[in-house]
Amino acid sequence: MNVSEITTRPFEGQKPGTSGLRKKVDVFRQPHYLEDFVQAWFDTLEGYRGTTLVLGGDGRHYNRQAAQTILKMAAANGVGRVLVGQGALLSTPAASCVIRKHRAFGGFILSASHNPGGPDGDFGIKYNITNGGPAPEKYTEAAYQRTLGIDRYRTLDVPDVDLDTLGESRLGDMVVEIIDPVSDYVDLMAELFDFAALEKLVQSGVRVCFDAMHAITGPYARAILEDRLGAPAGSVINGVPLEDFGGGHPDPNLKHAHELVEIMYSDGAPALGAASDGDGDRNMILGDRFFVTPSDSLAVLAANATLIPGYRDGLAGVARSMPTSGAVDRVAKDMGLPCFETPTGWKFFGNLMDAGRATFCGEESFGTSSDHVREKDGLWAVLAWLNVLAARPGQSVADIVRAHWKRFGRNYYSRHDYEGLDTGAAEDLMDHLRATVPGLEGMSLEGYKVATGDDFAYTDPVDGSESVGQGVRVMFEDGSRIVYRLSGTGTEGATLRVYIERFEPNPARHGIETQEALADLIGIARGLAEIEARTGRADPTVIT
Ligand code: G16
Repeated sequence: MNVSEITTRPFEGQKPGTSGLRKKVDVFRQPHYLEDFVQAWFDTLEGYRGTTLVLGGDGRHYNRQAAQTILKMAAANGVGRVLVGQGALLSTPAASCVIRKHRAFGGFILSASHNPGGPDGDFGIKYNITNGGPAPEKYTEAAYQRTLGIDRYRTLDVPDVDLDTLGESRLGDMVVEIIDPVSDYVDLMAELFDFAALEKLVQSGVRVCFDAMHAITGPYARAILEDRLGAPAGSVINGVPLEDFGGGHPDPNLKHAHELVEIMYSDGAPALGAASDGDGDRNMILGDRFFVTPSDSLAVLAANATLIPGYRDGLAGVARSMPTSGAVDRVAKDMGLPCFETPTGWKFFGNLMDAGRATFCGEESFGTSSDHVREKDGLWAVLAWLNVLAARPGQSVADIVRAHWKRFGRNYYSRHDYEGLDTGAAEDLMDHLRATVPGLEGMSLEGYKVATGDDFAYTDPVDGSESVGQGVRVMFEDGSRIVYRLSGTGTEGATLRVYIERFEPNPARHGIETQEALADLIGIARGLAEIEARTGRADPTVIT
C-alpha cells in the first residue's frame, strides 16, 4: 500500500456541536481541514482496525469529494471494509440502519442536516458508533482534543474509487463495497409497519403528499410510498436530490417547506402532508389545514403505538429532549411508562434505547423515532402516522390530535429563533439569564408565579455521565415553561432559541391560535432575556 503521512497543523474550531462538525463548504475545502478531523477520529477510536465502517451522506455539495478523502484515509488507517451508499448517498436513518444490520464498527455521515447546501452553503460530518447512533460526548470530546494537537494524517496515494457501481473493489488492503442506499432501510420499514394495510389505505383514496425538499429522502420516499404502497406518481414532490437542494433550505418547518404548506392549506388537500430535511432524519407532519407540532406528534404516536405492528406489545418507555413540550409526559403517566428528559441532541437517547428503557424518543426540532435505529427518522414518522390513520378509519389528522388534547390536555407550544446574532451578545444574554433566573423563584410575572429556574444539567441514568449547561429554564407553578438555549448546529453567528409552553386542560380553550395562547409568556420571555436591548432584534427570525 502507498500510505503517505502528510504533515499538517491544527485548525481552530473543530469541536463537534449538537450533531457533528458543521461549517461552510469553504472552510471544509481548506487543504487538510477535513483530513485533520477524520484523522482525529482514527487516532482516538479504539479497536476499529480490520473492522467494517459505513459511509454515506445527504448528497450535498462536497459530499463526493469528502467521501473519496475519507475512503483513502480509512484504507491508510487500517480499516478492513467500508460499506458506501451508491453515489456516496445514505440518509442519516439509513446509515444508522446499515451500521446496525451489518454489525459495522461505526460510520461517517456526511451532512449538515437542515442547513442550506451548495458551494456557498454548509457541509458537515459526524461519526456514529456501533449502536448506529451519534457518538456520545466522551467520543466527540476525545476527537476534538486530538484536533488541537494534530500534526500528521495518513492517506493513500491512489486514484478515486468508483462510487456509482454496486459491488466490491479494493483500495489498498481495504475492501470498498458500494451498496444500494435504499433497500436495507425499506426492508426495516416493512418489518415495523403493516405495508398491506397502508397500501389498502392509499388505494382507498387517502392521499399523501411528501415533500423531500430536493434532499436525500426523495429516493426512499418514492421507493416506499409510490412503489411499495402504490401512492400515485407525484405524491412525492421535490423528490430528486440536488447538491444545493434546488437553492432551498431543506428544513421541514412551516417557513421553509412552503410548497407543501400551500398544498396542505388549499382546497382538496391530501389527508397527510409531510416533509423531511437534508439528511432525512427530521419530519414535519401536517393534516388538511392542520399543523402537528413535533412535541404533539411524539405524544400522539406514543398514545397510539400499539396500533402499529412493530410496537404491538407496547413501549418500554419514552424520552424527549428538555425543550420539547411535556405532552408526551402526560401520555407516559397515563400509560404507566417511564419518561426521560434529556439534553438537546439525539445522542442522549442512545444509552436509554440500548438499555431497553425508551422505545419512542422525540424532540421539538422536528425529530421523532424509535429504537429501530439510533437516529431520528423522518420517513418512519410519516409511516407511523399513516399507520395510525389506517387503524383509525374515518378520522383525520386533526380529529386524532384534537381527541388527544381532549383526553390529555393541550400543551400550547412554540419556538422562537433569533438567527445570525452577534456571538458575544448572545453569550452575554445567556450569562445574564444564568445569573438572574435562579433569583426569580417565588416572583409573579404578569400573573405567572415562578416555581423554579435553573440551567439544565443531566446525569445519564445508564452510564452516569454528566452534561451541564444545557439550557436555562424558567418553570412556573401552573406547569408553563420558558427555556432559552443557543443552537449548536448553526454556522453563522449565534442562534438564540426561546421555547415557550403553556398547559391548557380545558377542551373549551383548545382552539386558540398558538401565538395568541402564549402571548403573555412570549412577552415575559423577551423581557427576562432583554432580547431587543441585547441583540437589537425586536422579533424572531423563525417561529415554529
Ligand atoms: C440536531 C440534533 C438534534 C437537535 C437539533 C437542533 O438535529 O441531532 O438532536 O435537536 O440538531 O439542535 P440545536 O437546537 O442545537 O440547533 P439535526 O437534524 O440538525 O441533525
